[in-house]
Amino acid sequence: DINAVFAAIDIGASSGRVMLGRVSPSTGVSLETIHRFPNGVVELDGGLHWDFDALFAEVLKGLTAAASVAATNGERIVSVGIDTWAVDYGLVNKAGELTAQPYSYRDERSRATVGRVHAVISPEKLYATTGLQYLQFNTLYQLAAEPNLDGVQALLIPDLIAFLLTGERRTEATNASTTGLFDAVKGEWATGFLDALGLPRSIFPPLIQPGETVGTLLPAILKQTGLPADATVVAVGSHDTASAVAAVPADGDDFAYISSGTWSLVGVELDAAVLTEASRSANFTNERGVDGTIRYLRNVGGLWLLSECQRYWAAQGLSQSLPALLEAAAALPAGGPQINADDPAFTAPDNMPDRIRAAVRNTGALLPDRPAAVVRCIMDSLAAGYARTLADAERLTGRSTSVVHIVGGGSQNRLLCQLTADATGKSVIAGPVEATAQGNVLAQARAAGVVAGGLSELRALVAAGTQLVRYEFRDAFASQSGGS
Ligand code: ADP
Ligand code: LRH
Repeated sequence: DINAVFAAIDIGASSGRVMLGRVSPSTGVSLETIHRFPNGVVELDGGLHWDFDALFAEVLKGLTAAASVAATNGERIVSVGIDTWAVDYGLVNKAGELTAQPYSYRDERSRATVGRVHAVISPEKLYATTGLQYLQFNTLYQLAAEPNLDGVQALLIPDLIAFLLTGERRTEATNASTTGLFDAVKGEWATGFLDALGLPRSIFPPLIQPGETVGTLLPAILKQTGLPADATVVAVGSHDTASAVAAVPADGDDFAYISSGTWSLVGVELDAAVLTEASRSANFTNERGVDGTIRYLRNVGGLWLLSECQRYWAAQGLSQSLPALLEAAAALPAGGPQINADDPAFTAPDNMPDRIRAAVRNTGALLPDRPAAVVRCIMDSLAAGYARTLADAERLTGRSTSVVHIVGGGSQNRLLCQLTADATGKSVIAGPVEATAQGNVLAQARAAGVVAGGLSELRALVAAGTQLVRYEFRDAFASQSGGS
């Protein structure tokens, strides 16, 4: 069907977009951005939340615009796919109402409940079943902080959007794997853990796999958006990182990836989970990918460090464009001070440049006040973190990789890409920027029968439609500068 198009809703922690995706077996995927909107945590009643009502209004705006673009082109929107950041959820009551604006994973409330959960199930036992890296904000610790779960269900953010569009309650499996309550080997809920923690087995709706249909659109949604009555919501890798990894334009399987945005998700793709004690102590995760693959990775600090600095400098009247900041940082010499980008001290939104300077002071070094120096420190620290993590991934899986694919917004950061090649000693291939939306669209296109095959076929379609940029290892100290 030459006129078939797919709508992708992709919301990251820093921005969201609604896109139209066109897919053909010969030319690959092409995306048209229909609507973009900012996202970020908001302080509400003393806690950090997402303004979900505002996000959902933007989703409807985007879908309305998508319906009108498709109608003008004589195209047919076959389905809608949804992905967002992981872990967080909204509580929905029996009447189908959201009981409060969802908490953000950056809120501190789960800090107090980690110990309580571990007193019931040890970290070793949790890891042996879920294979999930320990992060203070994993869903199970957040649920343990809820004062009252009577009569409500937890809908992960993409599932919540799907519910509001269709009236159907499901939990998409790739995102379920980030809850800490999902069995990585069986691919089912870890009901024993739900029972042990006193959570009702019905706390999450039943699982659904990428490619399966969630449902058709509610009459009110059809009326408001003008979408066609036979359009469906199709489950995709609803964890944004799962959709991004599905769209890494790799050829073969000896590749590593970095999904680079607010976070850097650094790892490899496996057929089976690695649940060893060594893997647990290195805090690697076994999250579920599209087609039942394992995303074996670690959360490394990300461009949150940079965007928070930018936010702070802008408030001080020191606003500079991102390209100008990165260019100034690239002109500084290699070998400057580094921080541990994963330090939980950087999780909350606050004065980021000061926290970074304090972390450098703790290493016995000094970081000048200048934005360029701070940005260079972030980039050097991220690249070093990537290199350490990739070396760990190779050691823990016994697999070697020849190339590192960087996808997401950070793939446009030439300084970071070059420093990553320098720190890892590997070739870096950057792009696509919108890998997540591409993965979202491809899962839908395959479900509709427009394209066929496994992940390697889908990846070839991404490669066919993307201008990729290659970075090779340089001896940073010989050239004494960072950028290219
Ligand atoms: P998320 O999905 O977590 O919201 P994205 O994948 O959208 O994140 O990436 C956002 C990041 O991409 C920004 O924080 C910024 O650092 C980086 N970025 C965006 N545009 C550019 C650009 N033109 N050059 C370099 N980096 C960019
Ligand atoms: C990236 C991401 C990541 C999760 C974090 C909460 O957007 O989904 O994979 O760990 O957000």
